Amino acid sequence: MDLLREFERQNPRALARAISLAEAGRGADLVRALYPRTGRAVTVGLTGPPGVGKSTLASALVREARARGKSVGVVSVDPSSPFSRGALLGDRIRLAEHFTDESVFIRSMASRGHLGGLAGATADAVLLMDAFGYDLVLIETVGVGQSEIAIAELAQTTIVALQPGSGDSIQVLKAGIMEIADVFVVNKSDHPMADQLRREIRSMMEMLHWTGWVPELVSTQALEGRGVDELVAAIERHVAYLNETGEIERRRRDAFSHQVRQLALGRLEERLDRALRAQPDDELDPYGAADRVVSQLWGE
Ligand SMILES: Nc1nc2c(ncn2[C@@H]2O[C@H](COP(=O)(O)OP(=O)(O)O)[C@@H](O)[C@H]2O)c(=O)[nH]1
Ligand SMILES: [Mg+2]
Repeated sequence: MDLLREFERQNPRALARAISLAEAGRGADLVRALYPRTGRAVTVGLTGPPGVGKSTLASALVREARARGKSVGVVSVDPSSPFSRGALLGDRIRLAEHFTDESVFIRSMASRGHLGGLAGATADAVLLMDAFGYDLVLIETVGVGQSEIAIAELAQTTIVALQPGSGDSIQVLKAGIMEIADVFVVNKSDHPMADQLRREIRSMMEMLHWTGWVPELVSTQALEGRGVDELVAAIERHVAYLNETGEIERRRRDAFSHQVRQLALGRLEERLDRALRAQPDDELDPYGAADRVVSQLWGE
């Protein structure tokens, strides 16, 4: 298959192949060729602890976008592989109703340890879906540690989903998630503890000084689709804010330099690893050894 030609012919199998190549760390040529076509999709990140209903929300958002005639690409990322088989299966089940829709493309990614890491492959997948022509690209990722920061670099709008009565959700709140959330979602909002979680989010927000966009707080019951229209409205307000203030350009530049930084770091790390393996096994102290390897590599 002439991948690029099939991609240009809007063959979804070509997109799937392209993403597989990116996952294997071999996406560079394709991304180079297709990069000029990127920048049109609205990219929305959906993060939060396992089980809060991210995939169910993603499915509801896809339904809503389709009702408005928009095509959608979905990337589900689970960095915690190999423990994530269940999670990825869950993602696929939750999104199953959209599998036969030709205007929806769904991709799960759980591999890691390849060149550039999972974050690099995810960034490529988003670019490829954008270039393919999807109006909306949704990125679902489990919010553990650094992954939610990475998603905030990729997406124009970041949704942080939490659920009532869960210690995980409170932990996420305390772990500095405020800086990346454009919209908070309290899902499973029929739960008796939902009010408490909403209060908690509000009081965390009051402790910070906001300039510009203040994160919105939306309550949903993703299973029944309740509150999803409010969520879509909040996303639209945020996208409008980004466009009106020109911040969209800043986010694009940030996403770009973030990806460049990741790629460059990956290459530098490889060179460093090679140089370290070639070091003589002498009794140099760690500072001296670091000076030596750095000056060998960069002449400093
Ligand atoms: N009661 C209730 N359950 C929900 C709601 N949304 C999702 N769930 C359930 O929560 C579980 C985890 O959902 P999932 O979307 O896979 O969560 P994810 O791990 O964050 O992607 C599933 O059993 C869903 O059916 C909701 O609004 N109310
Ligand atoms: Mg999920």
